[in-house]
Order: sequence, then structure tokens, then C-alpha cells
Amino acid sequence: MSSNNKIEYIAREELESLQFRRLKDTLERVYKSSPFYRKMFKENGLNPSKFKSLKDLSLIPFTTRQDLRDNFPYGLLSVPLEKVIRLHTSTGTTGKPKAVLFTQKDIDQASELIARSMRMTGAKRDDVFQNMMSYGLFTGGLIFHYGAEKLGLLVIPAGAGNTERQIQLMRDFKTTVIHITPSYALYLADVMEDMGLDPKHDLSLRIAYLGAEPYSEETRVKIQDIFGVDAYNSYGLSEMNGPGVAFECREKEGMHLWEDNFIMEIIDPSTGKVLEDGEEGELVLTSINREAMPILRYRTGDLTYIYPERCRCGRTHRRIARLKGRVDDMFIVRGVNVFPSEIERVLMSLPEVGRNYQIVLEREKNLDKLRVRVEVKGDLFNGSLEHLRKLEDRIRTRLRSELMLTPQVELVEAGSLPRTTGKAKRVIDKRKI
Ligand code: DLL
Repeated sequence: MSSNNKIEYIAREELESLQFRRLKDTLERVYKSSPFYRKMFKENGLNPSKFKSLKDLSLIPFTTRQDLRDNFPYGLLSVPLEKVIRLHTSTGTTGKPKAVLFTQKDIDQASELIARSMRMTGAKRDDVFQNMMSYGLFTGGLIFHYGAEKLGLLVIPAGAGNTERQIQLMRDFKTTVIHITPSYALYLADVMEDMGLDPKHDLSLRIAYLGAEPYSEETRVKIQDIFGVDAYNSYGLSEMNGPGVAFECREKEGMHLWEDNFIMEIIDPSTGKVLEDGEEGELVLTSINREAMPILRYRTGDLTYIYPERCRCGRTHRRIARLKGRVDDMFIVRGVNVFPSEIERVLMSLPEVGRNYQIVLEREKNLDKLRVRVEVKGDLFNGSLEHLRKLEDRIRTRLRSELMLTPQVELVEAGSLPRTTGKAKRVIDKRKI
């Protein structure tokens, strides 16, 4: 422990009293200034003086994504517009995006959390950091960028895409640390191999930060092996600053959620009941260190659980488990609930499977069909048909025993499925059309 990371080891009691102080401040501010929360408090007979302990948080109704949309763009703003200096929006939504606003203090605090997370994993001032997440409205670019600068690394704001230039930059500047979506990392490896380069030996990487989309432990291991890096899971969402909400330490067993900035709860997504540590459910977050736009009891839609035990690293902020997916990611095929992450886990544990897959849902004569399209390693596809049939059978059997469903398995050539440089779209549901 050093003086600049004391907060990571703060005693639980002290942490909880800090949380309560910050919660009270936040409640006062939103009650006074946010039209949305003022109305919500009035309708529910609440006012900030009613809150006597952290437990009273449960008096507040949940805030949902729909609330953010309905009150777009300024309904949740809790400071005068003249104090606002930045806008980000959330990605991947249809219709109106969710606007997220920042004051200078909010940007400083978000950067501090990124710097803290990077320092925790061993990034140092003499590292060269290439940020391969998209810059602009998405938080993965600018928020991470500011944090890395705060820590004092050399930052290359490469953004997503333009893969050959990325590789050139990594080679020219001997990049040691990258920030990238896991799906883009696998794509990058394919491109390098096509160029006759070995990601492990022809680059100087030692750390990769992976986040912004769900992926399996098996994918992490794959990326670590291909690039010869330590890969760390990073979780966040625009509504709560973007990245830097929860981050793995060197133990790589769950992500420390920075509880001095966020209060976390896990709820049963269908009843809203608050669950115990260790029980899986939907993550609900309250930002307690935001000026422009604090959000109370926000339903993230993300499924995880809280580790009940203290981490071996000694940090006191509790950890959340690798995200299982989103509540709305889950699809139901013939009555069976399936998470794409379960399919990925099976596929990525098979050595013959390549780096990409796609899940296609179809309806034929009122019967749901699940088809999994799987890229196989390059040379295998040119091998004997019998060999491929056997592999198909093996994948099908493994998926059947995990999912209790028999999917159709279609093997395809490496590199033939669509790629993105940002968040991957894995599930094509044709049933709704
Ligand atoms: O994805 C912020 C971010 C940027 C996080 C860079 C990490 C790295 P949004 O675009 O608002 O913000 O998307 C947030 O992405 O609710 C999760 O469903 C998903 N997500 C983010 N990180 C992870 C992760 C950014 N490590 C939504 N594992 C969240 C699984 C993740 N899902």
C-alpha cells in the first residue's frame, strides 16, 4: 500500500460511512436540482432528511433505461448547464440514445478511477498505451484516455479500426499496454497472422484491458496466449462514467467495484427483491460521487453476483463476478433459457474452434431452431469431410450437455463471419421479423 492507493484498502466501516456521506450529498443535490428526481421523491413522499442509514436506500424506486430516455436530454441534470463540460452517450440502442453529462469534477473523478485501475494492474509511467476503443460519444475512448494520461503513460489515441495502422503503431512505438474489445483483439490477431506476423513475438505487449462486451474466461485465456499478455477484465457503463466502475486486480478473480464512488446491489430481475452476496441477479448501481447527473438505483440489466469473501489482494472494495450477460441478452428456445456466454464458453474450450462464432435463431413451422455458426482453424477446413463431420458432432454433443438443447452446428471457414472493431453482435434473432 502506498499513500496514493490508501482508498483501495480503506476499512469497511470507514468505507460505508464515506458512502453514506456521499449518498446524503447526492440526495440533497438531486432533490434540489434534478426535475426527474424531485418529481420521483415527491410522488413517493420522500425527502433527503428521511435517510438515516445506507439501508434506507431501498426506499428509493429503481431508475430504468426508459426513465433516462423519457427524460432525454436534461431531465436528470442536477447542476446548471454552465457547469457541464462533456457529453457522452450510450451505444447500441435503438431510438433516442441515453445522454450522460459531466462537470469538470466528474471528468477528473472518472479519470482518477481509470488511473487507479490501471495502477492496480501494474501499468507504469514508462508504459506506452494504445487505446483501441472508439473515440467520440463512446466512453471507452476519451474516459480511458484521460485516466491513462493522469497516470502519466504515453497515450496513443488510435481509436478502433484501421487495423494495419494499429499494427504499425504498435510496432513503431513498442506499445506495451492496450485497451480493446475482446472481439477486436481476436480480429487483430487474425489480421496479424494473415500478414505473416506473430502477435507474441513481433509486438512488445504486456498488458491488455478487455471490456465493453461480455466474453468468457476461455476467451481471456486465448487472448493471453496469442499476445503473450496479462489480460484484465474491465466493466463499466456510460450512465456511470463509462469504464472504471469495476476492474480486476492481479488476482484476476472478479472485479473490484469502486465502492467509494458507487453503491451496488444485486436484485432479482423479476421481483426487484434485493439478494444476498453470492446470489446471482441484476446489478443495480447508485452513483454517489457524480455532480452533473447522479443516478439512483439504476437497473444496469447486467447479470452477476458479489463475491462474499475478501480478495487475496487485501483490497476492501467488494468484487463482482465476470458478467454472465444482460437480462435482455438471454433468449428462450423451446422453453430453455440460453445465455450467449454459455455457448461461447463451450466453443472457446475446444482447440479446433477458431476465433469467431454467431448464433442464429430461426422459426420453422412454429418450431424454434438454434443454429451455431462456428469458425474452425484455417487448415482444418481444408481437411477431410469426415473429420469436419466428427468435429460438428463433438461440438453438438458438448453444447447439448451444457444447454439441454440440440443446436444445429455449422462449421465455417476462419475469417468468414462478420467482424466489428467495436462491440460484437453475436446473436441474430430472425424469429421476430
Ligand atoms: O461499454 C463502457 C466501457 C468501455 C466498459 C470500455 C469497459 C471498457 P456502454 O456502451 O454504455 O459503456 O455499455 C455498457 O456494456 O451495461 C454491459 O452490458 C456491457 N459491458 C461493459 N463492460 C463489460 C464487461 C461501456 N467487462 C454495457 N463484461 C454494460 C461484460 C460488459 N459486459
